[in-house]
Amino acid sequence: MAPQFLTGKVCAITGGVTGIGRAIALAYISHGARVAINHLGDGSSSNHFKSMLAEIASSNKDIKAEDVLIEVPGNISTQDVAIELITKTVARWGRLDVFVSNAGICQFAEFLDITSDLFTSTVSTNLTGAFYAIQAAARAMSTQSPRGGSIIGISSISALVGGAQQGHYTPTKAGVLSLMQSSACALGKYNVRCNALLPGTVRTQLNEVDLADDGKRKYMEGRIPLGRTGEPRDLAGPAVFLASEELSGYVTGAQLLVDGGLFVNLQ
Ligand code: RM4
Repeated sequence: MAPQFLTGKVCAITGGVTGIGRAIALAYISHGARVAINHLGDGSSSNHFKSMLAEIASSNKDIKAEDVLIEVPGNISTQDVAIELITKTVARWGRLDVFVSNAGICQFAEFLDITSDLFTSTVSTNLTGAFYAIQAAARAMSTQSPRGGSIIGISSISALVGGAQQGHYTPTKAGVLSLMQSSACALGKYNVRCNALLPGTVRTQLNEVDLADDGKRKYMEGRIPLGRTGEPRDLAGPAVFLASEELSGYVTGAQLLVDGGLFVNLQ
């Protein structure tokens, strides 16, 4: 049987029905955790949630999917939804051990064409929502017994480098990285660890259109030492590592690039 590093742990993930959030949620469950996922609550997201239940049921005959995965729909950019996600998670399973702030949007746009609506919606989801959710998670972790937990912010390689069509997006990812650093400083006294994962070019809904362009995709693949763009499942292992007290109990305030070597390769 594969090792389980999250047996009995309770986790919550925002934006958890597609892409990186989905991959992390399923990995956490395969490592013995129970997971509450937030999603937008629209029809598509609800269908994605149902497909996750089916995937769990088909790959784990000895567990009931509904016992290990619950949904808390809502727009995470509002503080009420952030608080509801954590409140419902603790009400269902009694505590919160791991929180992953993953929800994010990135609509590529020419800098001069970025509208106020696009800028504010990107900041609201990617940074404001992250703050509300991380604060709500920290409030739960700092008052529970035993107190403590692991908070993971999904930042990005875009926290470290610019993007010509991401002038509204890259500042939010730099903000998430900085938020995890300050959270690590503030929450260590509660035994809450806070770390950032920095995905490189990982194929998700965010870049489906951008990478549909053969030229762009081949250019990115050529810049990546491992020779391929990432897949959401490439983030699962690093997310398990940062979630697990056994594996990363002395790691906080850290940033972990998961980018196939893209950042260090300026060729
Ligand atoms: C990442 C990075 C990738 C892009 C995604 C949407 O931060 O910029 O290249 O595909 O965002």
